[in-house]
Amino acid sequence: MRTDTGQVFRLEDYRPSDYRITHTDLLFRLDPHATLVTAKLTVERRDGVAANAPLVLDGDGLVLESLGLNGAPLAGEGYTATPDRLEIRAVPAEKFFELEIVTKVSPVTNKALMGLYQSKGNYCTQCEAEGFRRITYYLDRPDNLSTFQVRIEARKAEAPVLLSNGNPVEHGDLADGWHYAVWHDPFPKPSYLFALVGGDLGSIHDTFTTASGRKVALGIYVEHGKEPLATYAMDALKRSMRWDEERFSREYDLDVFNIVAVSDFNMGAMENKGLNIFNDKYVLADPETATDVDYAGIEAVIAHEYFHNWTGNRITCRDWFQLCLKEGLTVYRDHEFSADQRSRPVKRIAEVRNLRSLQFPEDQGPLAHPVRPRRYKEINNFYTSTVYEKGSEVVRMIHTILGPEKFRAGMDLYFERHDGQAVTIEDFLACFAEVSGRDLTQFALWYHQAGTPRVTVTTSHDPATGDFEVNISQTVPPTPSEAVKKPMHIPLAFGLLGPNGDEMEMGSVEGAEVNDGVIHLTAASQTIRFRGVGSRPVLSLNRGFSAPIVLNQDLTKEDRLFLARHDSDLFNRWEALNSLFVEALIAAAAREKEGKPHDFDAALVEAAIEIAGNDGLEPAYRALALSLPSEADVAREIGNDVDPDAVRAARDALRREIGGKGRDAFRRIYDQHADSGPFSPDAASAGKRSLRNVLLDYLAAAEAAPELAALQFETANNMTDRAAALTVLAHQFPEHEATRKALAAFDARYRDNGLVMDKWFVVQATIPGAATLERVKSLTAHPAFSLMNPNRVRSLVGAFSSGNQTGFHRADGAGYQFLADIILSLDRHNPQVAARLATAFRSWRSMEEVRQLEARKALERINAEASLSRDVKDIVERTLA
Ligand code: 0A1
Ligand code: ZN
Repeated sequence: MRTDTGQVFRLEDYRPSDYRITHTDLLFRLDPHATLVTAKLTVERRDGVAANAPLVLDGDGLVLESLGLNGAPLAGEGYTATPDRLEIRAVPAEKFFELEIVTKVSPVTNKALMGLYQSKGNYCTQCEAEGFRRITYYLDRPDNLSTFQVRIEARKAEAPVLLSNGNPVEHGDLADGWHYAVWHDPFPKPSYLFALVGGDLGSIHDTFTTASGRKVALGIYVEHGKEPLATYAMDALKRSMRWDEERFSREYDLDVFNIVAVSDFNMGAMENKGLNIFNDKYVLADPETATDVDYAGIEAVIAHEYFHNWTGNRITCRDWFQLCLKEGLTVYRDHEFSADQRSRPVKRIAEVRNLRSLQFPEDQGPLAHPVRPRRYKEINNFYTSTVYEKGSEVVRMIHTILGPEKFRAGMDLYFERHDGQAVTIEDFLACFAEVSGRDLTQFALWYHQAGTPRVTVTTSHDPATGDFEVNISQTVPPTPSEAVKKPMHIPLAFGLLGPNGDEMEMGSVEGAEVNDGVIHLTAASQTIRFRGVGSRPVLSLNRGFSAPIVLNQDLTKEDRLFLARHDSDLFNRWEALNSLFVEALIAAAAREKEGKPHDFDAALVEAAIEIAGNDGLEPAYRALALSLPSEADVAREIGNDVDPDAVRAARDALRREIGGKGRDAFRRIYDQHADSGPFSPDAASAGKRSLRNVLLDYLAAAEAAPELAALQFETANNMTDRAAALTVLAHQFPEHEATRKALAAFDARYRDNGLVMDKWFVVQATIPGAATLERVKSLTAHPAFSLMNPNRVRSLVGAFSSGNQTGFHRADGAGYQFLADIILSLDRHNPQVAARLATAFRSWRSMEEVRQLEARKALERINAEASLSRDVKDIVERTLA
């Protein structure tokens, strides 16, 4: 394990390495305890580097077996090898030389799931970000691009399937029941994209013919017996390949494209060249075991990894500070893909909800960092929603500022100019600046400055002159190590709504650049005057969430209700209603604390009921509009001195109020939208299910009875409806007999299916209330739970700590202490997942005083552990700072 050395990596310290590895020839002899890895590296000294400059290679916990140089063994005095570093001083005078390194690794004991490890007896690798150095000594940095030839030898019975990057070259039998396969990847790539798989796996196959006629063999490898569960993933893959050709003219470039699903994986999936390795959660689905959300997740992650082939693999990052170069851009691309495959407004609302619930708290807390960080201690802690999701929002803003044609021209230039290179954000931005003639210097602050900008807007209308004045100001709050911020270039898509709800015409505009429906805010404060506006308009601002900001606008309740009914921008229509819900819940939580009645506004309740029955809107959209802000959403908006119990009481009360008033209408709609015919995971059918399931939640609250949910649980013919019913039962009636029965039935039916049991763990871990902690503790002893499997850990402990406000933030601190215990024991074998769990503490300072004290105690207890990993140490130190 890598413990903290105090070392900090800084962007300004980047410099190219003295040597390059141009070709990498690997031989693996697979064995669970003692896999031999022979690496033959073609090394080139860069021009201008002194002939006696030592070659320094990265390692991580390695055991060196032997070392050779240009075909001869290297004498001991010519080098120094430690587990973490190989320094070769006896470097030959020629520009090119061959280095042969033999290491021995133990896949079966590798529980960190980085480097070469075993999952259910199958060999697989994970090399991003710095896992390759756990396999052999190497220039394990993204700017070293090398071609790879890989020969894998294995016992045929143990691993009949042998896969690596690139195209297959040959395979055959060896003596003693062994066999081999050779793979060649002609595209130079950094080591983080290396992959190998060896195992006894089932597979499904298909083909894809690219626009220019290349026939690609597609394969998805899964556990035997699970092959039928991979057909949706295959379909999503083919749709992704076609979409990238149509939207960005990007074709696939090898003869084969393989995906392997493994059940022990730290993240979602990995884009290794030609051999994507996936968490099985993002491959396996059928109606019996997967929800609509799972199907959508599979489609998105398959697309994401596939799109990396161009944005990440063909063009990669110069260094890890540039992570958003590939991640933000690829998330933007997968969002666009899903928007095209499904409903664009529904997708956008879901993205923004996700951004607000994950990225906003990060950006507003102790772990805030720029989209392109300038320093890190542990790079694995920077696979964050700021790098990914805010990174995607920044690319979306480039699209908004430049318009679709210039954006596409910029992307074309990027692909053409940088193919085969390892580049920076500056290189990326220069392409858009060049094709548009726009100076993007100020815009680039989105990459450099952390924190969510706050934009405040006031308006006034003069009926006599027809002037409509909009005052807009912006501030970016201070974040760790960045106290003073500069004004940003914020693109605000907008419209003016007239009294009848129609879009108003406007005359001239002054005070800001305004074009194509976008106000470009660039100064700390600006006054914009629209001329020729006859009557007072309602300003619909930041349409489609064109900028990832917190917007404070002087809209009245009536204005918001008006927008919720009439805005042609469906995002802002949702936003208007959602902001009214948030306001109502904040006020009700305050009244709850004072022991006063909640007092909800009848017009708001009416608006919600009206939306449920509005057939002019698609069901998925109505479902989103009716989903009340989460307790965490409300807590975030309150900002400080949060009492989660009061928030929960307020939210329950509003649900009861809407459910009670809408009961008859909701029941009618619930019945009308019942599934008829066979299950289909398409977006329209999924939308109907989601509307129905939101209504079920209201109906159960209105009736204060579990019968309808229990009936749905028993009669459901798909996992979406079954899991939704189980959630309503467990969350609203945790102690009821009907819930006990349903939980037991689910357990009996799916006990052997870890992925399905994850849903069962999540449902129980997120039951509101202090009592849930005991339930979670006892579930850690359930046979389906394992601290070794990241999915199980996330679904029980992760869901509890980041999705259960009243449980985790118990006033007595027992929730915090439980998480500390889990982190400390997990850290011994899987620091990456332990560190991610620790981010649940990031908003501890916004809690009320008693809870703050308790959270600090738990954090300090973790911090005091002597042998903490670098990963956990880094998170805990920053959280406490
Ligand atoms: N590049 C992957 C994410 C990823 C990062 C690190 C990993 O190591 C455990 C695994 C995957 C992606 O963006 O999909
Ligand atoms: Zn990615």
